[in-house]
Amino acid sequence: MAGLRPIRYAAAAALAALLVACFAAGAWAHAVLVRSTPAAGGSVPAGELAFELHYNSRIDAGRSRLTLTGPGHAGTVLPVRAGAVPDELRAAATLAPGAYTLRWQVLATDGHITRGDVPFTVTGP
Ligand SMILES: [Cu+2]
Repeated sequence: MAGLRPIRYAAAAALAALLVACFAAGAWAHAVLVRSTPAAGGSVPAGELAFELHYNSRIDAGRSRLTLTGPGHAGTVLPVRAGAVPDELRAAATLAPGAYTLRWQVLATDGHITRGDVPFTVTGP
């Protein structure tokens, strides 16, 4: 009878270790946009613009999509580049003045897709 107790403790410890490992890996996290360049509602000068999107978890850049909608309401799919770190996406475009929206759709490593918009303004010279 006394022999059962250590086994139960070992099972509980193993379960606890597994839970900690899952949470540490961020396996539960959908990707949420933490900050971006340009910032939502921000403005940037016309010309070449480097987009940077930072998320709260790792992103599969190859299965993520960035679409830029400009003043003419035409959407352009931007080539997505992986960032310097796994929770970042990058893209670049040359923009004329006007109101734009960057629509992002990303695949997080937990297999869930999230979407959002970053509206911003490009100002003239
Ligand atoms: Cu998720």
